[in-house]
Amino acid sequence: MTTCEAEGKPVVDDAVVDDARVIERLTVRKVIAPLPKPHKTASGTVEAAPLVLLDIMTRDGVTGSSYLFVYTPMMLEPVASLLRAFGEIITAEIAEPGDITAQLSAKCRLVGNQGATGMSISAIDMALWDNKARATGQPLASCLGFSTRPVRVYDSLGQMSPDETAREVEQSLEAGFRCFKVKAGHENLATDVAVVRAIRAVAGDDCWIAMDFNQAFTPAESIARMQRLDGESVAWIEEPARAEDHYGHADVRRAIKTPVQTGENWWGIADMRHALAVGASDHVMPDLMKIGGVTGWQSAAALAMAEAKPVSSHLFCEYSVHLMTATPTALMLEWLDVAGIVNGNQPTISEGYAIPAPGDGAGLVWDESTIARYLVA
Ligand code: SMN
Ligand code: MG
Repeated sequence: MTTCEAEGKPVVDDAVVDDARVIERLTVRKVIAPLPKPHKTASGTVEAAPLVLLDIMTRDGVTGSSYLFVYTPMMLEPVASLLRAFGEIITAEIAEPGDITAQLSAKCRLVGNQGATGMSISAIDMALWDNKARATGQPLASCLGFSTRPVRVYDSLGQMSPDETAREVEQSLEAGFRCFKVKAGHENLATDVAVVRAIRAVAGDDCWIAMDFNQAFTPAESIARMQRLDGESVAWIEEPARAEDHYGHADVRRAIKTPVQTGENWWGIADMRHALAVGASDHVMPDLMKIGGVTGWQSAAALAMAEAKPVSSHLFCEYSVHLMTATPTALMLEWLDVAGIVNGNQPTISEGYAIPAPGDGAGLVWDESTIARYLVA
């Protein structure tokens, strides 16, 4: 590759490089943001939201932002230090997300693009797409070639008793939600059934309800549970086996009536392809930070379309409300607002739909006073 000056701009292989679009600086911050309430699942409880916030500024002064939800505080520093290390590599590079993601993924080929490396590359990809959209004065969806629009949404509730769930659903209906997912897998199966019926008692017999076992059971245990739950007209049962057990998911799918949902723990498009190749699920729900950021999501959306699989999002509602409009088989956006407290410009909810926040890119506007309050040194 040859570079030389032309009219004061670097020329790379005869293409004049717009050096305003060169990466100037990455800013990495760690926060532990409180959740409205601990989020209980059959595989553990999330007490607060450990988030890594990333800002990427380019020489034209544009800043793109993203965040990662890293599940446990012990992942904050490993991910932050990786982002700082990647920042050394990409500073002074041209801020094209697809190029940078390919470059960093190639650098991590031997160590692997899963775990902290995969999440960190995704964060950079998301921030660069946000930067690109902001630099061209458009929402992220428009940068991907789609107009922004309201997206069907469900409120993602933790594992609670039937009465607590009913109370939560009443508040959620007030807030504009019409569809719900609950973390299932109660110790007593009858409670799973009672929770579904408690929701229907409040939100109506035809209410859209999904359930999530969060990998807590063996395929055989999930099949046994679903003999009771198949009659409850649940939209999907999520992760009825270990995330990486694609064959186990396929076994469950063959044995039950309720559609199987999975995907939040797929690492990249290859994992998704392997899962679909063995018939693991009826639906797919890629996770933005594990599937490979916005670049990875677009590949996942294309594969889902080719396989005629409905796509739902996982977390990252600020980005997902844009990406779902760029997803041909989009079904439902998950609302589990892990970063709302640090973003002053959240999407809004109305009549069962999520409406993108105003502004360019994904619309993130950091609430600096709240960040300062929950910042981790
Ligand atoms: C989930 C999300 C975030 C924390 C724990 C569990 C869950 C989901 O798997 O689908 O929302
Ligand atoms: Mg889940």
